[in-house]
Amino acid sequence: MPFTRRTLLGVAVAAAMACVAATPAQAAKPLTIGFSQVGAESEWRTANTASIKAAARQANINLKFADAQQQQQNQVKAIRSFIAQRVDVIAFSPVVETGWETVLREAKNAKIPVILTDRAVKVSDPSLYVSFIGSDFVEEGRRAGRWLLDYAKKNGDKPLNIVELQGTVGSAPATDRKNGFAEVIAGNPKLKVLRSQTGDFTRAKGKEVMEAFLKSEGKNINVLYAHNDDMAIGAIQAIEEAGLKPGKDIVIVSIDGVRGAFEAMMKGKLNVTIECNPLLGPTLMQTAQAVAAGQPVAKRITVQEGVFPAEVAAKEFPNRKY
Ligand code: GZL
Repeated sequence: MPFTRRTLLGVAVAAAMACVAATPAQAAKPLTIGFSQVGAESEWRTANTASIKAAARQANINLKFADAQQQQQNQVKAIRSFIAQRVDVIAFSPVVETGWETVLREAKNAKIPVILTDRAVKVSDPSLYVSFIGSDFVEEGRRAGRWLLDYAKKNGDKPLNIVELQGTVGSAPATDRKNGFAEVIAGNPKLKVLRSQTGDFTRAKGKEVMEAFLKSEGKNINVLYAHNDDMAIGAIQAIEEAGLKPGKDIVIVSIDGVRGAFEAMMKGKLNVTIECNPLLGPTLMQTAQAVAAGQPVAKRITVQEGVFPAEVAAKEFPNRKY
């Protein structure tokens, strides 16, 4: 889907213009944003929530925050409640990509603008939301694949059997990270995905599914690709309990770049984490202010992210902000 991408700088300029354009009445009355969060399933989500709450306080924005405990019906309920409360802007991180047309049309009919953060939705009418602020998950999957291609080359290009812990079924990050990774590793026929199953982005489920992988595939597993660090950390426990060395007997490629991943890399138990930036709060608030002031905003706002292999973990760790 063609988006007009704009860096965070563009948003800052729009927000600055917004401040200038706001009428005295608007400037006096604090903005009210209704935010529906996926849940509290991972370290990444905790950091994302903290960023959003801190940025609302910083911007003197009245934030109505609802935790959906990873249930779509709870998000739909929260959005309906925000509409009934006549908030100025609705923002949310959609737990899955589909099933949003009806409630987003209700928001549009109520003339309340909607901003997506973190995850995207699949809707027939893109005017149902004004902007999507978040990472490119396909590219994150590709980066994981490229690291593994490079690892394979450096290790005699022997066959590598992979197991994959997918994120929440139907979520944009799970679908896109799977596709991006598969697209890149298709370039090396010696890389084979033996098993792929959801761990729902949580440590507990990641451990449980990795135990099942180990039971069925055992020492046949050379690589774990986890769609987030929490599932990788859960899997590390399962690998150790099976008497194997994570990061050595089983190479682990993960995504998010949370503190737990850096700690695991410094212990030699994780090989690389692909950064997925959760600190979307300031950009969300700037965008909401611009939207409320009637300023144009970019339809798609991406974030800058890096790749952190274990070799750089100790040096980078003190710089981490989440
Ligand atoms: C990605 C985000 C994902 C993280 C997980 O932007 O939606 O959800 O990768 C989190 O850690 O649970």
